[in-house]
Parts: sequence; structure tokens; C-alpha cells
Amino acid sequence: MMRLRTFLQQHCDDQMLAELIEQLSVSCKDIAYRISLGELAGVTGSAEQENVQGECQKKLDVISNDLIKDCLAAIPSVRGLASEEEPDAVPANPEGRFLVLFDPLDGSSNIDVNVTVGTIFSILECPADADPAAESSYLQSGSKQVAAGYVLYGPSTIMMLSTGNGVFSLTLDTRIGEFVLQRENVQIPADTKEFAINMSVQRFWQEPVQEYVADLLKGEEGPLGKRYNMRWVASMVAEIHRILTRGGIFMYPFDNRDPSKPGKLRLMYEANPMSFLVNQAGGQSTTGREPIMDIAPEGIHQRVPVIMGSANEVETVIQYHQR
Ligand code: AHM
Ligand code: MG
Repeated sequence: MMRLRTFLQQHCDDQMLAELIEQLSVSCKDIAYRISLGELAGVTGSAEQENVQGECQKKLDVISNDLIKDCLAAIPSVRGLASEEEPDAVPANPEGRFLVLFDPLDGSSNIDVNVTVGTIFSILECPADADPAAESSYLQSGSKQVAAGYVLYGPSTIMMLSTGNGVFSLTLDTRIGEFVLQRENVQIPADTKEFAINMSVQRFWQEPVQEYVADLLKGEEGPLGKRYNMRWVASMVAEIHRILTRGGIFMYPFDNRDPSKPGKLRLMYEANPMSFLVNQAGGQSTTGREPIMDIAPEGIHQRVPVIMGSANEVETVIQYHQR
């Protein structure tokens, strides 16, 4: 049994980064504990306020954000942080080396129904003379990430982590209160017959996704020549975890429900860290027109179309966009 600390000592060349990840995992254990208590801990329901994106915050969004923010602010190597639940970047320690971007509780619509949610994080180096209070310091492409991961709060609590040397999974052993290594070098099968997309917004998609989904629904008689299965948890962490476990394709494409929002998911703390994991596990991630991790960001809360998962299936969707 290998605990997170030992795992990081052996697999992460940068011990300052290792320390940061270990500290961050402590606040995730706290979140996991509160989620497991649910209504007993009074964590369900709305916080009756909105975040910067005009979304209604749940109590647990606010609690998780505060836990992670306080934890990160106390780590000397953290120069600054940005969160889905914070309108602006938050400076931390002037001597710090890292910027941490996170979605404290992804899939919040699932909290009240006791379905899987998760914390997503992305870690960047802070340029030496950059101002950690300035948004511009954080606007680095996904390819610059030094580490990324998520903690899934489901039937068990699982951390999926990459520091650029493959993807590793660690399960929280509640008997000892520690994350322990479970799977090394996680690989996504290149082919799949399972897709995840919110079909209720079908009429708002652009043509390439319309055509691809229409073809896959035709099954073995259609041009893709296979019968697909569909899943939609409405929790990106759960969808990506399924894909990292048995393959699949996840799509939250551009839709024109609201022309001011090019997709629902956020680049800096949802799409980029998940792309990092998926790519490290041999999968692919794209907007349909360009690799997600090549995008030059324009804002910390920027939204982006997302298509990721099994390499060959994502390649097929890219081809629909190139026709
Ligand atoms: P959130 O960060 O506000 O929880 O929103 C992100 C979530 C993703 O986890 C999930 O893929 C998507 O929103 C679900 O959207 P929908 O409500 O359209 O099914
Ligand atoms: Mg989210």
C-alpha cells in the first residue's frame, strides 16, 4: 500500500509541487467528509447568492471554495489562485512559485440528489515578475500546466493526478484517512462505443456535432458501423472518470442557446486540467477545431467547447468538423 506522500516523493521530481498537492488533498478530504454527511452536516441546498457567472451557488460550492482557498493561501509555494467561485484572481504568497486554478465543486446540480461531484485543479508556474492579483498572469495555455487532477466524491473518494508523467489514481482509504495508490499509468482505450452529451440541447448545436451524433445514433447500420451506448451524469468529473476507466467520448460542444457563451464549460479550471489528464492517458481533447490545450486564454472564466476521450473517436469528430 503506497500513501500519497510516498507516491509523490517517488513520482514527482519537484518536491515543492509535491507538497502543494499533498496539502490540497487535505482540503479535499475535508470536503469528502462533509459530502458524506450530506444533510446531517447542513451542506445541501442553495447559498442564495450568485457567482460571477450568474450561476446560483450551492452551500457546498461556497464551503468547498473557502476550504480550498484557505488551504492554498497558507502554502508558501502558492503565489496566487483563481476559482470558479471567485470573480477575480486572489494573490497568496509573494515568494510563491505556483498559480492554482480550480473548480471547488464541479457538478453542483448533483449535490442535493446525492450523485457524484468533484474538485478539479490545474497548477501553473507563475512567471517570475508576474502580479498574482492580475488576471493576465494566469492566462497561460493548457500545455503549460505542471500538474492537474481531480478528486471525485462518489461511492469512494478518488484522486486522479498527473504531474506530466502519466496518470495515477489514488483512493481515499477512510480507515486510515489517506489517499493510497491504486492504478498506475492509466490508459484510455483508443476505441469506444460509449458517448456522453446533453441531448436536450441538440437543436442548438452546430452542424458537425449534429451530423456526428445523428450518425452514431444510426448504430451499426450507419456510417460509423457500430452500436453506441449513452451516459450523462451531468458531472464532468464522473464522465471523465468513466472515460479514464473504460474509454468513451465526452462532449459539451458549442451551442447557440446564448450567443455570449461559446459552450458551458470553463477553459482554465475545467477543460484544461481534464485535457491534461486525458492527453496524459493517451486520449485526445479538442474544441472540434483546435486542441484545447493550445488555446491562448483571454480570461480566467472563459468558456470553451469541449470534446474529449478515446483518441480514435475524438479524431472522428475532428474529421466531421473538417468536412
Ligand atoms: P458547474 O461547474 O456549475 O457544476 O457546471 C459544470 C457541469 C459539468 O460538470 C457537467 O458536465 C455540466 O455542467 C452539466 O451540464 P448540464 O446541466 O447542461 O447537463
Ligand atoms: Mg464546474
